[in-house]
Amino acid sequence: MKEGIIVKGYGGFFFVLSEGRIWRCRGSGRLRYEEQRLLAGDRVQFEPSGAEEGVIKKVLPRRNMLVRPPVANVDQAIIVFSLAQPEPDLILLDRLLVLCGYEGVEAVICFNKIDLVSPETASEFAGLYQKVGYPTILTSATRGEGIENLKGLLKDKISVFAGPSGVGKSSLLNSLEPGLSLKTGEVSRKLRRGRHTTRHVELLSVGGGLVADTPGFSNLELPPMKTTELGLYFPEIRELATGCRFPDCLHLREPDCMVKKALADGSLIASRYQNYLRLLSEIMQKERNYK
Ligand SMILES: Nc1nc2c(ncn2[C@@H]2O[C@H](COP(=O)(O)OP(=O)(O)OP(=O)(O)O)[C@@H](O)[C@H]2O)c(=O)[nH]1
Ligand SMILES: [Mg+2]
Ligand SMILES: [Zn+2]
Repeated sequence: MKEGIIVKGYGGFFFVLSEGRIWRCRGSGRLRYEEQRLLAGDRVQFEPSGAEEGVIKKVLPRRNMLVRPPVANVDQAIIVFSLAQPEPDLILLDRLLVLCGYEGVEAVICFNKIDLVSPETASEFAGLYQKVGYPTILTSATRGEGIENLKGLLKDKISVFAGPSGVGKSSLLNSLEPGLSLKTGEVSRKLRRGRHTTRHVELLSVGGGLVADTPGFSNLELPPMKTTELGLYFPEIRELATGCRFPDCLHLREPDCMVKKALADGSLIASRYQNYLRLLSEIMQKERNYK
C-alpha cells in the first residue's frame, strides 16, 4: 500500500502524487459510493496495480475543505490583489479574509503589480494588513520582485491562489515555475467565459508544494454566520472585543466598547471597521429575510 495526494480527478480517474510520481488510480468498489466526493488535496492510500496505476483503498480524514475551488486539506490561501490595474478592492479582500477564518484556512496576502505604484503606496497597503497580523508580501510578476519570498511560503503545503480576475495569479505561478505556461491576460478571461465547469481543479507542483490556481471572481457571498460571529474573523476586533463590557457586543453603539474606543484613538484601522460594518449589515439583512 502506498500513500499519496490526489492532484486531479478527471474522466473517472484520480491522479495521485506519491513518491514524486503521478499514479492514475480508480476508486475501489468499497469507495465507489463516495467517489464523487473525492477531491484534489485528499490524502489517500492506494494499492499499485501497474507501474503507474493503482486502486484507491482508503481516504484519510480531511482537515478542511473549500467549496470554491473544491480542494481538501488546504494549508493556506494566497490571496492576490494587484495594487493597480485593477485597483485593490479592500472590501472584497476583507470578505475573503473572513471566509478563510470561517473555513479555518490560513491566509497570506500578496499585493502584486508593485511595479505600477510608488514604493510608498505599496508599503502603505502592506502595512495595513501586517498591522492586523496577516503575513503580507509585495510582488511584481513582470519584474520578478518578491517571487522568492512567495516561493518560500509554498514548500510542503497545499495552497490555493485566490483573488479577482486580472491581478496576476497565473502570472505569479508562471514566474515561480516557468514550465507551467498557464494562460494569462485576456486569453485566460476569454477561456473562462467559454467554460462552464470549474470542477476540474488541478494541484500543480510549484516551489516544492502543491498549488491550485483559480479563475478570478468579483463578488463573494459570506458563509452563513451569526452577527456575533463576524468579529471573530477580524483578528484585531476579536482581540479588542475581549475588553468590551458585553460578551455579545457588536461594536455598534454599546457602552464600554473597546472596539469603538480603539477606533476613536486611531489604533483600529478605520477602513477595516467600515468593512466590518458593511459585512455586519449584510448578515443582519439575511437574518431579517429568514424571519
Ligand atoms: N505590470 C504588471 N502586470 C502584471 C503583473 N502580473 C501580471 N500582470 C499582467 O496582468 C494581466 C493579468 O494577469 P493574469 O496572470 O492573467 O491574472 P489572473 O489573476 O490569473 O487573472 P484570471 O485568471 O482572469 O483570474 C496580464 O496581462 C499580466 O501580464 C505585474 O506584476 N505587473
Ligand atoms: Mg489566471
Ligand atoms: Zn464592542
